[in-house]
Amino acid sequence: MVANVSDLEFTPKGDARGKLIALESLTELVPFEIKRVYYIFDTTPGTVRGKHAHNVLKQVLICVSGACTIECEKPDGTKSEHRLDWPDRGLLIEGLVWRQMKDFSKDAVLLVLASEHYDESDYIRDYSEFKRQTSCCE
Ligand code: T46
Repeated sequence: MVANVSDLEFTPKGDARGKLIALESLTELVPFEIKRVYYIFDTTPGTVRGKHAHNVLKQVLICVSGACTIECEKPDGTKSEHRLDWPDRGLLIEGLVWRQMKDFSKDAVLLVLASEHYDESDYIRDYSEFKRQTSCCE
């Protein structure tokens, strides 16, 4: 699978009452069927989470409250940093991408839409194993 990291911008349905964002499976912004939703909150200050890659999983990450930073590394070694600090922004991660999440604000709630059910065997949690598997791509 091709590795991809894309910043997303959602268009809120705004009116005098406030804003609403609706996301659906198999659309330009969520190009997979959503099989699982989870969220990360009440993160201990200074914590760095993630530090893994997935073989198959595709995800859209949205910080629906507060802010956090997602660091990504693609198989060709390209690194990128994405600050998610507003609910109308998201990050699509597909394929073999090393990722870690850091700099969580106290009120951060990181919502993740995922293409697969939870499967520990899809994780690569060892960075040297990620580099070994992607050594052909650099
Ligand atoms: C990812 C980043 C963005 C479950 O039982 N079910 C689940 O759906 C998930 C996601 C986790 N877990 C269990 C497994 C661990 O015992 O919850 C515990 C914490 O999971 P983990 O250490 O993998 O959490 P993060 O924040 O490092 O990573 C998570 C996702 O696992 C991962 O897919 O890309 O968020």
